Amino acid sequence: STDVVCLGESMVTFLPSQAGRLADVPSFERAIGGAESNVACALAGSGHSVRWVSRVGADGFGDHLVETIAARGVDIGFVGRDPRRPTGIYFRTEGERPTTLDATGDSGGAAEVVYYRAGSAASAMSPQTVDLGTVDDADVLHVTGITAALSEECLELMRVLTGPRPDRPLVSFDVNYRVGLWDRAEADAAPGPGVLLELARGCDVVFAGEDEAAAAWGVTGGPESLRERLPEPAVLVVKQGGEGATAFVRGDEGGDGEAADTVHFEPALRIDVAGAVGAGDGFAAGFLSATLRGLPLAERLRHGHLTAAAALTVPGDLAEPPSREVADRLVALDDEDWR
Ligand code: KDG
Repeated sequence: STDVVCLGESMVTFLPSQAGRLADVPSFERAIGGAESNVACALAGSGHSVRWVSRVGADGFGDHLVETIAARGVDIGFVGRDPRRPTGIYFRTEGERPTTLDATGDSGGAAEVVYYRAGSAASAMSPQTVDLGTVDDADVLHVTGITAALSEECLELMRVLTGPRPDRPLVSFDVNYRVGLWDRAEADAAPGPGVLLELARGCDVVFAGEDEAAAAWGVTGGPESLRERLPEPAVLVVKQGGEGATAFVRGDEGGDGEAADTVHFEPALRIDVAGAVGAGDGFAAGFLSATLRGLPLAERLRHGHLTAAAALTVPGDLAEPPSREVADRLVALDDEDWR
């Protein structure tokens, strides 16, 4: 069987040739994006057998996604092609950087993310269109909260994937709260991001950013408060931006029925950011890779930080992760050399 199955929508991404408003960007460079396939590619790069399960259109953008992800060593044999629905795409901008002449201290306009994915092939993923056999045939199934926001069918699929069933693999869930996907016109009727908390409760390993926990659920007050709201997953990793990450791992139940957590904080690496997108996916991939290899908690977190750092060094989502040998050597650094 496969080490990891990653399920989710990928899109052709258009990266701007220059900073500024979307309205002003004259041209874009094609790349690919998709949180779950980013994790799949990074895991394949670290030597794991990985399958990406998704749906794309029967169009050139679908071909490009499948070919690019396959070229990274990921099994794309279970990616469905939909002749009636297109492959999703999206455009990104970069905030304008202040120049020395205009050093107002203002960091410029915020980056925009504009999706063209409503009605996409992947948004038709459902318990009917995705074969559970191809998803559960792994040690780990990795999914994210993005899928829950795509359509009612996708949310239904997420409920099945994160719900109880016989022979379920370890289910890993990255909250990945994307404001633009939940801020929909029909949001009154549709479930809000609170549903992500519900889904997370059913999973074994959960990754959440402190910032997204605050934005999606109003949970503030540090990693401990998030753990209080989310005690169910055996492993909860709270990412604290450039600072580091705190992991909570539930211990064995003691005689009194109380299961105490092991808690560990590990600082992130300090590096120059070329592009922040994809860092969370790198983190999840590094952490999961080290988990599959049975490494201790501190090393799992460091592998997460390292793979995230690799993603931060490129403007697009997909970085070449360090080889397993190099990563292991870096992870073994003394505390004072690590940061
Ligand atoms: O984690 C990176 C993703 O957010 C990006 O590739 C695009 O999948 C994407 C999304 O839905 O935002």
